Order: sequence, then C-alpha cells, then structure tokens
Amino acid sequence: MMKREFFTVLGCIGLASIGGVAAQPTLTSSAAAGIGAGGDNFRQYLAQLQQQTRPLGFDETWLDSQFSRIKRFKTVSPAPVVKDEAPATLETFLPNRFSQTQINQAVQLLDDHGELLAQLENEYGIQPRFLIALWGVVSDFQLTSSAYPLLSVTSSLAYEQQGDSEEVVAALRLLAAHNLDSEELLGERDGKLAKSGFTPSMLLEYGRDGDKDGKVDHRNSVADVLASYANFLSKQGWNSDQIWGRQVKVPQDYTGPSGIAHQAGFVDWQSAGVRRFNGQDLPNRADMQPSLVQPDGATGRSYLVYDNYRALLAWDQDHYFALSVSYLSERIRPGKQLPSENGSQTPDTAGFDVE
Ligand SMILES: [Ca+2]
Repeated sequence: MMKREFFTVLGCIGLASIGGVAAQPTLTSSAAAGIGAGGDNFRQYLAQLQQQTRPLGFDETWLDSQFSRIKRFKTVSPAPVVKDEAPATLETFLPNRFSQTQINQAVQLLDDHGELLAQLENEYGIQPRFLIALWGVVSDFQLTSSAYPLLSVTSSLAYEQQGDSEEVVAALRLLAAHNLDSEELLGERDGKLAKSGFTPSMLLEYGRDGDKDGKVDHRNSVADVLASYANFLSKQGWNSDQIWGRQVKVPQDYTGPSGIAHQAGFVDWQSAGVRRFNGQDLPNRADMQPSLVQPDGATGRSYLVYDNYRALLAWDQDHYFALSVSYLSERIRPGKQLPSENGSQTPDTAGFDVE
C-alpha cells in the first residue's frame, strides 16, 4: 500500500517533466566536449560511487543503467557569497529580513490555509504560524519550481564538494522505490526539492501526504509541503506547549555560560541576572531548560531559547536561520502581531509569555 502510494507520488513529478515544465538545466554528459580531464575524473568518481552502492541491495542492471545516465552539472555549485564590508548583525538583519509585502503574504497564507494548518496542529502539535514562517524562510513561499534531475545534481555536488554520497543514495532509493526514470525526479540546482527545501534524504524520512490524495508531491502541493514540515518538526521533539524562546537582557558584566549546548532552568538564569527584554522577571516555569544564545557576541542581542528553537536548528544550525523563522512567526502571530521595527533596539519578542 505504502509503495503504491509513493509510486504515484513521484510519478507525479515525472509527469511534470514530461510536460516540459520550467527551464531545463544545462547538462553536459561525460561524452560531450568541454569536460576533458574533469569529465574523466567525474566518471571515475561515479564508478567508485557505484561500487560503494552495490552492497545496498539495488538491482545491478538497474544500477548500471542509472549511473550510465548521470550527467555532470558543472555549474551546480552556488555562487560564492560576497560579504558586505560591514557584516550584518541581528540588530540590522532581523528588522530588514522581511518586507512588509512578505509579512502580508505570510498573514494571508496563514488565513488561506487555516483549515489545513488546524488539522496539522491537531495531528503534529505544531502551531500554524511556525509552519508558515518556516516555509517563508526556506523558500519565500515559492509557488514555482525548477526541473533539475536530482540524481545528476546530487552526484555533481558530491563530486565537486568531495562530500559524502548520502543524497545520491537517497535519490537512488527514491528512483528505485517508485520505479522512476532518472529524468523524473526533479528539483532545484542545489539538490533540494522545489518549494519545500527538502533534500532527497529528508523527503524519504519526513515526506507526508498533506492533502490525502495518495501522493507526496513537493512540486505542486502546498499541503504536502506543510505536512512534511510539521512531521519534520514533530520528529525533532517540538513541544506545542512552548514557543521558540524570547529576547532577553543580560548584565553587562555577565561572564557566565552561554551557547546552545548549555541548558539551565529559568530560576538559574534569573539568578545570573538575566531578565525579560522589558526588565521584568523571567517566567516562573520549572519544566524548561533554556539556553542563552548571543549570535553576535556578548554585545549583541541575547536570547533564551527553548526546545522548539533546537528543532529549528536541526534544519539549519545557523542562528540567523532559526531566528528568522522565530521572528517571522512573531510578526504573523494572530492577535499579537508585532509592529514593524524601525531599526532601533526594539524588542522582537518582549512581552510575550511562554505558551
Ligand atoms: Ca498529496
């Protein structure tokens, strides 16, 4: 039953490719001119990779066929990020992270998908605003998608970055499980599924059929994307009884522990002089072990973060990522939407109690 379901799912992705959706990537086969020694090295790399995958139980003939059709996508690596002369801090980054148009769109999506989000909250225990915020940060609510063959893209990435082959194997498992042609499993040039930002391995582990049509489709179904997000966060230990954390004030002479790895009770942080951003005492709740994080150092913004924040870090360990999701969730929070920041030291969470 499960296998049949997923066959249909990814068959859906295949149909999209047959329909010729979106611009096709520029792929260069090893036999074509222009690769030279690099192409030879790539074929050697693939031969080694295929050898490594043999113990995984794939049909040998099928594996030969798949690897023979892998093409190197030479421009698969993202362009290097050019650093600004003055690096952003949270003080300047967060207030400018989302335009008012994006905030309005997020609020609208929260309303448009209200029924689905309520179902997901009931099933997975994730507050709706966090699913919308995660979607916004990961893909900016992209409703269109590219069509890059993921087996070739993940192989090219693994080769170029000399990284592990986990995503190549995941792509192979998806192809095998759903009897797909390699040109039918499509995604973005960074090796992720369009719209959701899932990698092939994440789709294998966390993909869910949100609209109950028997398919898990991250190219066309918002419901499937949101359900998969909910499943991912739930599996990371999300607690529906809590929010993500709060901005706090720390004494100027504070020299105590900080960092996500150090956890202590509110009473301990209170004793160390940590207060809510508005100066009031911390919540009187004994069942939580928050961490103090200061992504910009001791002189930057300080946060006490909870288990749900850790769940966000499981997606991306960058505090700017987790705080972006958290911040957007506050900006669209029903009944408590924060006003736009004006660039000054306006608290982004002050006054909000632990839920
Ligand atoms: Ca579906």
